[in-house]
Amino acid sequence: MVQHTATSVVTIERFIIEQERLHPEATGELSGILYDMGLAAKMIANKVRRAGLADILGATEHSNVQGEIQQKLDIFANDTIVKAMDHGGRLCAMASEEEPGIIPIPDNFRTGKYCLMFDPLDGSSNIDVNVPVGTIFSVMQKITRGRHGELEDLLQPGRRQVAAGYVIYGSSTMLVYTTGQGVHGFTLDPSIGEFLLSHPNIRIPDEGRYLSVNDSYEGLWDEGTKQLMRKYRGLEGGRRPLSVRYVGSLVADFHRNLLGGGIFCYPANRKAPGGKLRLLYEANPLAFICEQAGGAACDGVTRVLDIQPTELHQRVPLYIGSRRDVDLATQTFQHHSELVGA
Ligand code: AHM
Ligand code: MG
Repeated sequence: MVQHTATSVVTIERFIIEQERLHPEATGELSGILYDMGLAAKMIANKVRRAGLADILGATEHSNVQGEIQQKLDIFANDTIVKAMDHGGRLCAMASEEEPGIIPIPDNFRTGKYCLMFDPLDGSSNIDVNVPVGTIFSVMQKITRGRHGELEDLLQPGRRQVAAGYVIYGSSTMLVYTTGQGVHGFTLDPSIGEFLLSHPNIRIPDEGRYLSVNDSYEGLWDEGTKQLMRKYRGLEGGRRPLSVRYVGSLVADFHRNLLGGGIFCYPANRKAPGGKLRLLYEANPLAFICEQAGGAACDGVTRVLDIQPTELHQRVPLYIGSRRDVDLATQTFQHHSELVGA
């Protein structure tokens, strides 16, 4: 990695170019995808910042000649990403949490060797109460031979991702990404409209401070999950208790734990036996980032990045964060399955 001092101002463009130069074989296509995602993020950030004004402005617009209908923000985010990405000649297919099937590249545009998967506005139900939301994305390389990407290209295990990132629209807007050479965070400077390198080479502490879980589902958890949560809380097993922090917006919960150490859990429960979160749009990209930062991610048994996806909108239980906290999940579930098997 090119070293920068804390005082040098490094835009995301400069950083990506410098990273690319370290790889003479790079064609620049991946860098192009990252720039374009940065642009889409700025457009979404701009809209999210004005979300609280929607009703006032909407009412004014209503009496206007245009009579523009206020679009739901997650649909806006989805369309913004599709339009920012479909014409660059770098992608052969896209898939979004907001759309049922593959999003093809229109015939009048060139296609490339990468596929993009994304959750355009995660946690969007939080928008109305001014809680941070985020965009999550994942890039895979195409494996089929045709011009357009196919389902097979999208349904590859997460360990084959070539890039992944998220944008958090919080008190400031940040873009955090990895291409497999560490995790780097950029903060949007709104006065110049640029993402500036603010968090080079992020490392997650081995053991966390925070536990993020929605424990209103406790009555629906199995015994293994209940015991694991007691361990995290220091009620069993003699561990130092973790502090509970749950925003209910995955990107915000993950981001806090990535910087401060901790674990985010969305366990399977009786009503959601596969968990809630999506493997391709949420778990895989964050698992790649987390591992690159020195952390881990599993579904309770299997490393997330080793799961073979079978459908685009597949769900997965998720335990992600500091390595030792994730290990405790695997050990606890293994112990329970041995007891049940015995
Ligand atoms: P969404 O993709 O419909 O926004 O749902 C995902 C969100 C995550 O951001 C968050 O971690 C989770 O749902 C919260 O779910 P719950 O309210 O069941 O705790
Ligand atoms: Mg989501």
